[in-house]
Amino acid sequence: MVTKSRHSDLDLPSVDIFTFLFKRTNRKFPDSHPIFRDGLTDKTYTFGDVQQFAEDFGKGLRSQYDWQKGDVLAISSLSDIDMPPIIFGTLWAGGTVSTANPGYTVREISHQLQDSGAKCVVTHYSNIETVKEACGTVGIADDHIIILGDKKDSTGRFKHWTSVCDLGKATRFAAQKLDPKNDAAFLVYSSGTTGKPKGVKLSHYNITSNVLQLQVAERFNLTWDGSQTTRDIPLPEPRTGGDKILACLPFFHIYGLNVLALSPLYSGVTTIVLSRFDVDTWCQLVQKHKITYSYVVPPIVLYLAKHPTVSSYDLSSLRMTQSGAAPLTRELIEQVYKRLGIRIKQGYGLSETSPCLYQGAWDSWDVDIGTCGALLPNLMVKICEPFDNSSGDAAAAIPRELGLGETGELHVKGPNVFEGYHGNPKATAECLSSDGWFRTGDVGYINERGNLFITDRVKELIKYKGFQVPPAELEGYLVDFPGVVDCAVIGIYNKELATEVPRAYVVTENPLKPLDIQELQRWFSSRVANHKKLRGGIRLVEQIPKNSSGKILRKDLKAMALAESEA
Ligand code: 4UU
Repeated sequence: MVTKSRHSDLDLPSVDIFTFLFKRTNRKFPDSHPIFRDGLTDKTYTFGDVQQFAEDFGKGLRSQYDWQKGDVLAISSLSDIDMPPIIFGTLWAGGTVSTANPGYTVREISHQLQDSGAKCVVTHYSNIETVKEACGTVGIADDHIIILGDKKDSTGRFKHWTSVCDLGKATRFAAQKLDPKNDAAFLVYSSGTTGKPKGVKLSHYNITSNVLQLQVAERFNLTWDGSQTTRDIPLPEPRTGGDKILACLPFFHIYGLNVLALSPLYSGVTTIVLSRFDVDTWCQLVQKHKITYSYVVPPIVLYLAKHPTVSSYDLSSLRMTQSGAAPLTRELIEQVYKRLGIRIKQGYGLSETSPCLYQGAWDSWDVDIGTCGALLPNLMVKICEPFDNSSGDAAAAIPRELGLGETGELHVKGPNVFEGYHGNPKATAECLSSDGWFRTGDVGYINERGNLFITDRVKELIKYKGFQVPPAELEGYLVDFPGVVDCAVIGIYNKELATEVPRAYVVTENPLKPLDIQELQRWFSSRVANHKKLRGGIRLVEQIPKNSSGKILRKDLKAMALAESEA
């Protein structure tokens, strides 16, 4: 059964992201309104600053690097208030932005630079050695690396970079003319339903649609100045300055990228940027700035529920908190509300959907606790019989639709659904049908109020604290270790950490010559980013369960893991 969003359809933007955010005629807040503030230094960029620096940066790209439409700029950095101007400047110059986790190893970042065809890279000085080495391996020259952050021996913040560009020459440039539906704004990396990370092509239209869909779903509860009557949960008095968002999620991941680096330019809500989450700084900033809203992930909710430090701060300014990127239990939401009076709703989505699909409602956050909320406007959903990944080609499978309340795989269709994987039509065809239906690989049900509950996944993906861990990638590394002949990686839910952790099952060449597991752990950890480490351990097995076509039966391994935990 196909269900349409309960929201009325929105008129969707037909312009590129830069025009949509910076040239709109119905903007209520002035150029001088602060949008991004560094949580540690208080350095602030107003809306006008972001626009100006973005245009400078875009002109710098065009004059310095002969930047052409479709060129790709990669950013490998923790969140930084200089990132939004760099992103918008690249889009202004007609480019595509590919964000990467700064924790990546040389091998991981090289893969993304190579696959995306990046022409230049922006990185924080603290990550320069890794990025330089990766650039060396893919042929990006040192003078195509732009450094963020303050350090004496660096080339300075990006403003310095634009000041060495020939801006005289640059002023001749105007914004590029873009085709919003076909030109890619972002190439973010996701493993999708199966395999290694792939470039998810998100068009300008995908992103502008999702920014608008999100505003409607928040029911305009987020206000830039506090003078508007807030609809559902009042702002704390005095309402000076309106809402304040605390941005503690990384801009390099699609969740933070959309809700924290892009959407504030539309809503005008001042966003305090914390580049790396730690519980004390988070609490201090909520208290100091009277933060009214924060986007979080389940392990942060765990801190709010359990960490002793939290109760020594005044967090009463928080009107709402939204968790997403991984499952969150009802139990934790209730514990936090009981302990601190902090409301938590959930959002759900994927890199492939720009990312937001479902959002919990402000006015009914305590109805159906644990729900991911309601479908955003302009979207359609159907719940289908889960497709068994191990049995063959998804493109050929016609999913059987299920009814309201039945549990199955979610398929969605709408303006924020991606264009396809970069250079990988086969992977695209496996999850995106010719008439626009996208299979999410997530399993759940929708109740009579239209609220979604995610209960499982049929795809391989593991999520560690909201970060993607692609089993196929980890398995690719493991078989390189001497003595390993076969392996499989699955996710195990760790309640104490409120996250899944990856566990490897390994078959050795000679069962009589056991592997040194600690050595394998050390060897493996040096090859992957921190979030991909095998925190769930390594188990030696005689064989990996597989079906007749050789696909790993991950369900069987999960059952083994469950039996082990219950033993
Ligand atoms: C159970 O993590 C993301 C997107 C996060 C997001 C999106 C919209 C958070 C809030 C929001 O409003 O993207 P990816 O591509 O890294 O991972 C996507 C996967 C999903 O397929 C699902 O398995 O992350 C999982 N996921 C969730 N699982 C995302 N949100 C949830 C959730 N509950 N609330």
